[in-house]
Amino acid sequence: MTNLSEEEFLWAKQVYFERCAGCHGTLRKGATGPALTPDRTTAMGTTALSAIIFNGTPRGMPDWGKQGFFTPEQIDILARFLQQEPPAPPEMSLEQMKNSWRLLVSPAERPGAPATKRNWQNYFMVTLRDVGQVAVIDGDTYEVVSNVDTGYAVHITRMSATGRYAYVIGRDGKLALVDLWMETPTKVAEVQVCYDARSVEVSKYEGPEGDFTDRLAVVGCYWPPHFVILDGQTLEPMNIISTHGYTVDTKEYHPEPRVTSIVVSHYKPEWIINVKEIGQIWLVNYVDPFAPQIKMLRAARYLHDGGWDASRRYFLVAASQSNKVAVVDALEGKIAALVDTPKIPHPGREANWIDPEFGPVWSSAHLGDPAIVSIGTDPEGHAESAWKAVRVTPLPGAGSLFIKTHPNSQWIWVDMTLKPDPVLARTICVIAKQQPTELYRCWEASSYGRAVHFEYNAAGTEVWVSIWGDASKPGQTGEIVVYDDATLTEKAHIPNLITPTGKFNVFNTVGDIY
Ligand code: DHE
Repeated sequence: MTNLSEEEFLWAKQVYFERCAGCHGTLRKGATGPALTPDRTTAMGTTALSAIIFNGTPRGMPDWGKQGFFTPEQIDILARFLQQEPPAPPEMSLEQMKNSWRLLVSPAERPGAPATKRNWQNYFMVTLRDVGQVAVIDGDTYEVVSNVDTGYAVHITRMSATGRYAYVIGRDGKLALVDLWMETPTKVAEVQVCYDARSVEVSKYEGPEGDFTDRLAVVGCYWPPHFVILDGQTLEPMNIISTHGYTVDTKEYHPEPRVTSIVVSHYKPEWIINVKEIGQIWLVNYVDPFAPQIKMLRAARYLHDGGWDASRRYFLVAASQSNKVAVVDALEGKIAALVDTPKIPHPGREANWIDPEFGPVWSSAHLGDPAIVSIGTDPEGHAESAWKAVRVTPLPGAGSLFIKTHPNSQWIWVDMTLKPDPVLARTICVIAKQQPTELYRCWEASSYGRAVHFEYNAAGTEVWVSIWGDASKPGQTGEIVVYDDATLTEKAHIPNLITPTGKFNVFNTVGDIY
């Protein structure tokens, strides 16, 4: 029986949006996770679907039942919901966006120079996932300088070109602008530009075509499938560009091509925007935000996250379903290569370092494979290694989400956050750059929760790791562990944070240092 009462349907619809749509798609056509359309789900039936929701899968589906997120009765409702036609979500107009827009402190009322004595360029913006906030933490003193209310389950924060402004995007498409020059960093504007979002980026170009420093922002949406260009000082929405289109390989229409990672070019007034389901990478020139020029590059499905190589000329992005990494030459404006990798690359912004054998490489973690894979990134100096997966360093388990290093560090750090084994999920490992064939050391970063995501301080001497706890368990809600990078020893704890996940250091985020 797959019928649902109205109350059950509304509950399941909201839970699907919050927990499932990110991987399976709002229209359930599949992406990181498989399609969940009725032609597939009715053949599986309520019992099989319930078992998967309860136990998870080795491919990365969380064990929602075992973890205690849902009772067997709630899982039964979800399994029945999945066998019904997906409800069609609404679109969003510019007028609707403008109605949600609040300019809380106008640019004229903001400080003309830093009003704080703190070293604001070493602030960390820390996502407090389950309370809809970011904590602004002083990287010199480890004090929480302010907690700012933002959108729901914040995903990432990016800084303006000067670093003065932080742009925080929630999963609910709410963008918050925080002024870090204020004595207490404060939200100065907010707006909702979609119902489901993951990415935000800024304009950084200054040159013959104009000065775009701290001028524009762009938000990439999952639903509706579009990106929105906004005034970077006020967040007034300016233009919406739909990403509906045709898949790169079979040229089929896709109703939900979601915008995943966005980065800003260091050479041109251009954003690199990844359109996941259709496998296209769009180079968007932002000189005229009302009539942007767009060059659509052919890459591979499904584009997810990525980052720059050390020279900042090449952008490398995971095409998860194709088990490839696409390389964009941002200077020439073309695809330089499609590199074959193991299952489901998930690099974050990844790690750039010099391999003793292969020269400059970019390394990625993998959700589906217990390994770090390094790709050569120096076509001029090391042509034989360029755009090839030249090195595989094994890990004790799959389920890695993030990897990080710093040009001054001798280490590469990696997590295994999504490993179903709770001990490995809170274990972190380091690889020595001089001996990259094997792991140097692994250890448990905490006695509870999952260890997730690394960020360096501005000097590149400390590494911050989040312990992603449970908001309902006092004493185990989460914390940050700060390590001395040279000795790998614990230096500090920033306790009692509610579900910290991503962390973004102002200086490193502005300079794309990783
Ligand atoms: Fe993320 C980056 C999408 C789940 C923490 N995540 C990204 C980016 C995308 C993305 C597109 C790249 C943004 C950019 O660079 O412009 N993430 C998704 C999903 O679709 C997915 C798989 C499922 C979902 O429902 O959202 C997902 N992500 C998670 C999490 O569960 C994490 C661990 C915690 C959370 O926020 O709920 C998480 N994602 C992060 C972080 C980054 C990120 C910390 C930025 C990494 C960096 O260093 O740049």
